[in-house]
Amino acid sequence: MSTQDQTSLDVINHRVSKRLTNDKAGLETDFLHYLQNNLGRELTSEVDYKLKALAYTVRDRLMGNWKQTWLSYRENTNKRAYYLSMEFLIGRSLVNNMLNLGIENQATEALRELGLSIEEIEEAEIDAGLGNGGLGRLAACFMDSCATLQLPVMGYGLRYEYGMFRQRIQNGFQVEEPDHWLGFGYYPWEVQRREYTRRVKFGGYCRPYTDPHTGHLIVHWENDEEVLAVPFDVPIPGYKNHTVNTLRLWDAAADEAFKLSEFNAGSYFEAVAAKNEAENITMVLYPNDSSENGKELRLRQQYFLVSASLQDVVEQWVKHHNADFTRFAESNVFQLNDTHPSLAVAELMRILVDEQHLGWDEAWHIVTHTMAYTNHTLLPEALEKWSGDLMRKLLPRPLDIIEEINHRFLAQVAQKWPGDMERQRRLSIFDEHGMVRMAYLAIVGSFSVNGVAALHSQLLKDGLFNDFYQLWPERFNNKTNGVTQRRWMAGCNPGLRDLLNTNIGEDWVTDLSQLSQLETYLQDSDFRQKWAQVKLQNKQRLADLIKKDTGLTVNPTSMFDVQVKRIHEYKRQLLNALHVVHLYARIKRGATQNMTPRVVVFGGKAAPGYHMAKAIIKLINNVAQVVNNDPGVGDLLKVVFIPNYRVSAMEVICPGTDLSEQISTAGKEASGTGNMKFMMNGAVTIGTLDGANVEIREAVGDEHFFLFGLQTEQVQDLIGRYQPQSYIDNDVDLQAVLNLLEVGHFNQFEPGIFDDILASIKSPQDEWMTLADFRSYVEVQEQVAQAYQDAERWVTMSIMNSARSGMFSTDRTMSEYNRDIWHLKPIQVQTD
Ligand code: 26Q
Repeated sequence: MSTQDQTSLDVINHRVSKRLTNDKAGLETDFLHYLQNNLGRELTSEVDYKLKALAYTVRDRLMGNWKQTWLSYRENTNKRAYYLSMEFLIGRSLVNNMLNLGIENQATEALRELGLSIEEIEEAEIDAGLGNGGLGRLAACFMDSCATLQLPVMGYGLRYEYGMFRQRIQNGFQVEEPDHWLGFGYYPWEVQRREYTRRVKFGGYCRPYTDPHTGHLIVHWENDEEVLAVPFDVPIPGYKNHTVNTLRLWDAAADEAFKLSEFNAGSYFEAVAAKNEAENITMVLYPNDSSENGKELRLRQQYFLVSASLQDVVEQWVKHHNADFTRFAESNVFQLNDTHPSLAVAELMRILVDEQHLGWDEAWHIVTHTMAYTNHTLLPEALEKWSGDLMRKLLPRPLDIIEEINHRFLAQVAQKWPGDMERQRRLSIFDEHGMVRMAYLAIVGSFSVNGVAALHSQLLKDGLFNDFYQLWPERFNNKTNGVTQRRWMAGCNPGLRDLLNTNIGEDWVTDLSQLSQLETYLQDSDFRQKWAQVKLQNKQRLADLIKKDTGLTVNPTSMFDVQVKRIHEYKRQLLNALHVVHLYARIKRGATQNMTPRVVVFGGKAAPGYHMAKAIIKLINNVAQVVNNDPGVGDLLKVVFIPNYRVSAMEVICPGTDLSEQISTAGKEASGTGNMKFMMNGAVTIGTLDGANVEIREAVGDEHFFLFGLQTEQVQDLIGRYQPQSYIDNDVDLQAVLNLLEVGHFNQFEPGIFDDILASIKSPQDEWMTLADFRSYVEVQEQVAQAYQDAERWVTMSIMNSARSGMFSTDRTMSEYNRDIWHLKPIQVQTD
C-alpha cells in the first residue's frame, strides 16, 4: 500500500473508531442502528432482537482492543499459555462485558431514554451452558481473571451445538430437554474464523517407512478420515484494561471431499449420510460430571479438541519461527483441565515427530516442559480410562505413541526400583485389561501436577498418586480454586457492589483482599443496617425467582438455607433432605418452641443415567409437596427445588442466601467453588472439613463457620467397619425420620419408589456414610438456627464471611498458576 493510501486509510479508521463512543448518545445511536438498519426491527419488537442489537453494540466496542491484544501478543516473543478444556461454562455475557468495559451505567441510561428496561433485555440472554458444573465454570472464571491480570492466555474448547440439558421437573421427576442454545443463528459474541480451519484425523492405520533423503524411520498415518475443525472465537475482556483475550471454540464440519470415493462410486446417499458422523463430534456436551462413560464419541471429542488446538499453536509457531523448535518450550505452556484433554501429551509428540520431523528425545523434552495437568477429583469412578482397542481403531498413531511413552517410562521405573515388578504394574499407563489410565499419561507427560484445594492436593500425594509422588515430588503442587468477583459480586449483586464502593472504594473489583477493610465497619450500626437491607432485598429477588419457577410463595424474613450443585451421593443432598424431614417431624409433634422459620432451597442436575441421583431429586420434590401443603407447618418450613439450576440462576441465588450447605463426605469434594460464591456474598457456611471448606474456615475463623461431621481420616478408618444401624439404634430423631420414609409418608401413591435410597443409606457399604454424620449435622443446624435468631450476631458473621473471602478470587488463583507454573509476563495492550 502506498503512503498516500495508508494515510487516507488512517483517516478513515480514525473516523470509524470515533463513531464508537462509550457515552449514552453513542450507545443509543448504535443500538438503534443495529435494531433498525441491521436487524430490520422496531423498538416494539421482540426482546430477542433488542438483546441482539445491544450485544452487537457492546461487541463493536471490544473489537478494536481485541485486535490490539492479538497484535501485542504476536509482536512480542513472550511466553503464552493455553487452557485446554472440554468445558467452558460461560453463562450470560452481556452484563459481564458491559461491566468490564465500564459502560453499564451509560447503557442503562441510553436504553431508559428509549423507554426500554435494560434488565428485561439482560434477562433474555440464554446461558452458554457449555459445561457440567464446577470444572467448566472454573475455566470461565479463569479466563476472566487472566484477561484482567493481562496475562496472554488463550482458551481452547468445543462449540457444542447442544450445551448442558435443560431440566424440567415433571411430577417431581427430572426430565431432560435439549439445549439448542444457538437457536438457528449464531451466538452474538462469537466470530467465525474459517481461515484458521484445521484438519483432524480419525481411523486408518500406521505404516512405517524410511525417508529416502535422511534414512530416518518415519511413520505415516494412512487411510484415515479427516474432519474439519472450524474455530469460533469469543472475546474475553479484562476489567477496564484494554485487554481482550480469546476463547477459541472448535466446530466440527465435514470436508467437502469427505467420502469422495463413495460419491464417485455412486453411493451418493451413503456419502451424504457419512457427513453426519463428522459433524456429530461437536453436537452435544456429555452431561456426565462424575463418572466416565467410555463412549466412543466422547473420545472423538477429546481428540478433536486436542489435535485442532495443538495444530493451531504449532502452525502459528512454524509461521513465525520456520520450524525452529529450540525456543518452543520456553514460549508455550498448555494447562490441561483434568484428564479430558490428556491426549495432548501423545498428540504433541505426534505433531513434532511425524509432522515436524523432530527426534523422539527432543520432542519428549518439549512435551514434558510444556504440559501441566490439573486434577479435579479423587473419586475412582471419575478417573478416565479408555480401552486400548478402541484407541487402536480410532487413533492408531496416538496409541502407538502412548505405548512407546509407557515403554520408556517403565524402563525409568525399573531403574529407580530394580526388580520391583509390582511397582511397574501399578505405575503402568496401561492397566491389566489394556485400558489406558489417562491420569497416568497426563502425569508422565507433564512438568506440573496440581490439585484444586490444599486438602485435595495433599490427598493426591498421600493416596491416589503416591507412587508418582515418590518418583517426582517436585511436580506436585496445590492451586486452590477461586471465582471471579466481577461476575460473582459486582455483576450479580449490585446492591452489595454499591454499598462496598461507597464505603471501601472500588479497588476490591480487581483486588479482593480489599474486602478486609469491611472489618473496620463491624461496629458501624448504620453500615450494618445497610448490609442487612441489601441482604433482605436480595432475598426478595430470590423469593421472586422461586415464585416464578415453582409457584411457591416464601417469606423473605425466613432463613434461606441453600444447597445448589450437581446432584451426587457424595455431595449428600440426602443428608440435607433427612434434616428437612427431621424438622418436619419436630413440627408435627409440636416441638416448635424457639424454632427458626426456614426456606430450604435445593437445585441441581442429575446425570441422565445416574439412577440414585434422580431418585434424590424425586425425594426432595415429594418432601416439598407434603411439607409445603401441610397447613400445620406454615412459614416454619418451606422446601423448594429450583428447576434447571445454571449459571444465571446462581447469580440470583447466591446473593440471597443466608446459609450455604457444603456437606460432602470428607475427602470426596476436591474443592467446591459454590462455597466461595456464597461466602463472598455474605452467607455463612455449614460444612464438613472437605475441599476448600477447610481453607474457608481457616480464613473466616471457627466462630463464623458451622463445622460438623467426620474428618477425612475418620472416614477412611471407618471403611470396612461402618455400621449404620448403630447410629439408628442410638438416635430417636433418626429413627423418626427413617420411619416416616419407610411408612411411605412422602410417597403415599407411589409405593416403593424410595426403597433404593433407604437401602443405600442403611447399607454398611454406603461409601458416603450419610447416617454417620446425621447427629452432628442436626445439632449444628440447631446452633445455626439459634444464631440466626440473634440478628446482630448473624450480621456480624455475614460481614465477616465477605470480609475474609479475599483469597478466593481467581485473580489470586491465576497469579499463583502464573508464579509457579506458567511464568508469563503481563502484557499491557497498546492502544492508540
Ligand atoms: C468424563 C468422561 C466422560 C464424560 C464426562 C466426563 C466428565 C465431565 C465433567 C467428568 C467430570 C466432569 C466434571 C468434574 C467437575 O466439575 N469437578 C469439580 O471441579 C471443581 C473445579 O475444580 C471442583 O471445585 C469440584 O470439587 C469438582 O467436583
